[in-house]
Amino acid sequence: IFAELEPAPYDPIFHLTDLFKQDNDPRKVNLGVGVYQDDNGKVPLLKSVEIVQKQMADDPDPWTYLPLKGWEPFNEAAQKLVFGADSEPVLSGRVATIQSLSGTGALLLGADFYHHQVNRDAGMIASDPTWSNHHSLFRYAGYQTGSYRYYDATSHGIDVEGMLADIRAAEPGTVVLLHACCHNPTGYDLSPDQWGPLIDVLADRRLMPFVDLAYEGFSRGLEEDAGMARAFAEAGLSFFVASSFSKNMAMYGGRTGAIHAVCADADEAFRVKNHLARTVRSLYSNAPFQGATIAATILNDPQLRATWEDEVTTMRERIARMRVLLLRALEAEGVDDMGFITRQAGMFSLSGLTRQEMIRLRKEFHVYGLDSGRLCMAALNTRNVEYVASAIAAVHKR
Ligand code: PLP
Ligand code: TYF
Repeated sequence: IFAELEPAPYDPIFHLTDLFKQDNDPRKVNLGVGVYQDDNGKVPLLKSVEIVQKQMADDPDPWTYLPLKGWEPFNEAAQKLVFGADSEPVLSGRVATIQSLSGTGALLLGADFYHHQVNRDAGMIASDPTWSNHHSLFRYAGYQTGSYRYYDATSHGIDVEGMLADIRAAEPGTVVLLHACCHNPTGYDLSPDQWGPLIDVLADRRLMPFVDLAYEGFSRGLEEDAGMARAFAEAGLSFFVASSFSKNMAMYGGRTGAIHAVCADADEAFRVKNHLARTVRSLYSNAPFQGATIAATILNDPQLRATWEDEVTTMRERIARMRVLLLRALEAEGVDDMGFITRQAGMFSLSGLTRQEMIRLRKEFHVYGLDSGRLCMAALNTRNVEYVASAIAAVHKR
């Protein structure tokens, strides 16, 4: 039955991790996958998470099923985190929130629901470039996908004019995928004063914005990083948000997140929520409870929440410091064309290094980044940053 099956293509990010694991050189550094590591090169177990995990171990619950909509106290807490506890959309009940398998699962629920229940003909457009899974996931859900201009390699920034023109040219109903902050892979985000013109185009053209909020807290702060979603809600747009606790609670394997559909009113939200629950039923029946219990407990307990917010700040500030250290070390090595590193935000830097340079980094220096030139800043630490800088200088200096 499977005799004719072609081998599946490698996932470039996971494949790179496999290559890294096989490398025995003691100098090796993995700047491939987007996982935050502390200064010891370890994925942290956050104190706030550990406390709740211990409470759960001391007083374990039976492994019952969660409802199709997920755990309501979690849904409410996740919704308030994104939109603000006292915000109009939350208080008026016009946001439909359902627990998801992290950000990826949230994207899939939104994509599947919209395609099957709302608009079968709609395509999806995402920034050029974007997280590669955006295209695979939407294609899997039945969409044709395309791109809008975004990264401007010459100016090391965003081609905002091109972006708005391409979005304006999309058919009404098209899903417009937007990174809320910490754009993956470029590290360049729209500034708050650029949201207004974007909102005008989205509203004029009756498009379906989908805000991917995978890195809340990693750019400027938990509140600030939700700003795009809050501005869209305030402007009266209907849209989706995919939110995740993979990064900001360092619960990567916990698969904890939520899909939020911002609707015109509470009645619409009630119907959307029930459709989303039906989508869950058809795809995988129910979400896991551990991560949702941990996240909701942290968000609802003032002391745990304060601990967690400090931990998010620590992660954000450490990444920013690593950008500064990398830039200084590069300049000390004579590399003078990478000043943009400290103007980017979040886990990633699109370094501008060519595929050839990235391959040399990997082969000769055991420094692993994506062929596109994407480097994970959150995997730098005080012990590897100078080595990484010297390796970049060796392959890049002209
Ligand atoms: N969206 C973007 C832009 C990402 O970079 C990632 C993860 O790296 C995700 C979504 C999904 O991550 P998760 O499913 O763990 O929330
Ligand atoms: O590094 C990245 O861009 C991500 C990492 O379920 C990732 O692809 C890994 C696993 C996962 C989601 C994202």
